[in-house]
Amino acid sequence: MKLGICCNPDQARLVQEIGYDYVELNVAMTLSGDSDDFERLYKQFQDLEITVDAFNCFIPGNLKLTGPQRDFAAIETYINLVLPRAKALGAELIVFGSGPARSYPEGFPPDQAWEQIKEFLVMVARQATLNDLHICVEPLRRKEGNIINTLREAHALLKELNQPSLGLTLDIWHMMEEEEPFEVISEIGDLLYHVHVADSGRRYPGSGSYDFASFFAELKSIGYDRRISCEFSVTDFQEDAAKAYAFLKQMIKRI
Ligand code: LER
Ligand code: MN
Repeated sequence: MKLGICCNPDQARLVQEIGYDYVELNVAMTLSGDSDDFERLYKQFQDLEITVDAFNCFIPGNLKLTGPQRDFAAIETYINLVLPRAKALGAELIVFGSGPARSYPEGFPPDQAWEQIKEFLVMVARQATLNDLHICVEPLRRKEGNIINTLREAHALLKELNQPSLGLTLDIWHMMEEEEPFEVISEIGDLLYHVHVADSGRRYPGSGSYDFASFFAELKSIGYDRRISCEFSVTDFQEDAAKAYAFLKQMIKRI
């Protein structure tokens, strides 16, 4: 199992010193600029041992994936820019949460929004295969998006699309907010490619009341051994990241 944390590139050295295996960066913020920006980022990581295994925040909020404003050609242009860059940095997967981009406006037919999401995912799956990447669909709590809110529905969607480059991200925070029981993990385990963790209040793991013992027991039951990324609201990044690391290392020892 590899342990990582969602952060910005300037925090990567500190994350490396704490002991994490990898960082998870933000696509929209780090990969969508001009080629000089990307070159700088690339060089920054050449000087580090820590790797960039994963990305999140795939699609910026103003590039709508659903609704009447959706511009498929613009989406394809963006995908063709960021996927090769993610791969060049060494990434293996990109998390697809992107609540504002995938939410459809009030009054728009939900069925049409689902069709648009499917069309997007099939296109992205093809490009991900060409770039040897996985795209990991992340259910988000209803407060952050009105489409794909549970692991069960995301799993059913991926089964229907049947694209080998598509998998699931389980974010414990969204799971708890939507009151999905941990037992769901055994139902969706065949497509579970990535995990995000926080604790209650979305603070660092180990700081709150989530039942991590049961959570890790469920991960163990499906033989999950890929990656776990911390994604939480930061008070003091260095202190929180170090405490989360120590806590999760203990939890991982159990599985
Ligand atoms: C993204 O991974 C996510 O979980 C959202 O809640 C954005 O923070
Ligand atoms: Mn997440």
